[in-house]
Amino acid sequence: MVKSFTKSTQLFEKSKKVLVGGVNSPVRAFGSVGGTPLFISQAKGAYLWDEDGNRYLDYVGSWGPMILGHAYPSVIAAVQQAAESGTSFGAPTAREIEFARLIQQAFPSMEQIRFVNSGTEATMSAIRLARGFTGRDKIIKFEGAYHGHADYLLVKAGSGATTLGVPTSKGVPASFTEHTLLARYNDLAQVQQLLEQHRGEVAAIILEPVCGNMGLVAPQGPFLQQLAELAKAENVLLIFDEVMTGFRVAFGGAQELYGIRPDLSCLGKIIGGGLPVGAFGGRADIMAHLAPEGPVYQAGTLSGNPLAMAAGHAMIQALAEQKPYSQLNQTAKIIVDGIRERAEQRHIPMVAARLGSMFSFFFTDQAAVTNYDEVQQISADRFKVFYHGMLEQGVYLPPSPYEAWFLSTEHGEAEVEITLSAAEHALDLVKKS
Ligand code: HOZ
Repeated sequence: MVKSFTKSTQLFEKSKKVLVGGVNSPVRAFGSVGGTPLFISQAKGAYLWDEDGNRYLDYVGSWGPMILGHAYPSVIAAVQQAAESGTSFGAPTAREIEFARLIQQAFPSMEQIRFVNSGTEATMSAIRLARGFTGRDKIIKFEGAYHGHADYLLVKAGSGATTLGVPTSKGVPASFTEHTLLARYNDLAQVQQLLEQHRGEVAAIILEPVCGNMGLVAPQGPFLQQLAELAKAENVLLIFDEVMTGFRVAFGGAQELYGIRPDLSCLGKIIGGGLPVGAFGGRADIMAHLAPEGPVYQAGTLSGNPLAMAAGHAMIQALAEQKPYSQLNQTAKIIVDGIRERAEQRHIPMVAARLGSMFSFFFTDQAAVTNYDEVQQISADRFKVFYHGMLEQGVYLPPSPYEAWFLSTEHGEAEVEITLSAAEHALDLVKKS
């Protein structure tokens, strides 16, 4: 059945008159895939409904947090209950302590924690803290990594920035990025070289241990372990940005999976169960430099907000009880292998990348995609055709070739079937294009 997008189209036009580009976050505008962004009216489990009443199987999952699917009952109940008691106090609450302790069970490296309101806030605060603690200014980040939209991090940034073709944003004075050093992901020698060139000047290395913001790009071999050893040997702090991987690739995130204890970790939307939240934390001696204990300032009225704490606590508690990771990984494997096989049958060159329940498909004839240079060689045109083929079949994907797909526990056998049959249709279209 041909879908009607009449209401979404009307809403997009209306929206553009009042919201910049008709959206509040750029990738949502469908700029890189073309067409009209869907205006969503509701979601439940693995599905979304748009304003035209079309139903979609969702692989965006609010960009990661919906591990248990949309509108998870205990999360909704916790938010409702918390709201009855007041939505914000700007004062400490018992909930924050309970939630921080729950997070610590998964992330023992976070000896002390500070809640904030987004992943962007978490990474910029962690970097400020690293600079304050070490007394050094420079940081190393990886090309194609996205750590939120702080000025000095918008250099060769992935995600929306790459999608829009502005990985290095206008409006950022050159002097603001002079302390940002760039390395190629999965290239230890380059990091080593930067550390030698700038010995005694680098405060921290920040990375997505598993990149999810240039599509899914996993660490190769012992890259992460060697990077951690190098950081330690060079006395440079290691910051894991686990905004996407935390509670996703394992309960304890990538640090549990790879057995690494970073000095600082950043968490984001995933710990809000769908509400706006973030957190950073790490070694107690470093965290002690943060206000009010130390001289590194950071603050926020809505930090530790009762609704976000309640939602996050309910979701992480459910994850702790259910431990859905092997089920998620198994389902993800079936989907990724299934789509890869279908592309092979059609002789469509594609790299299917997966780690746990995060995955991406790169239309490319390269044998593998391991860094940003390789990501930039993929065919965005083929993705576009694939994207709309999937959408026609009722499967909603991240509207960019540079984002990861996220699975939920609500994606069962029926959803795998829907996905693979939609992929057959979409790949046929790619073949013809
Ligand atoms: N590029 C963002 C995720 N990596 C998109 C966020 C959004 O539009 O909500």
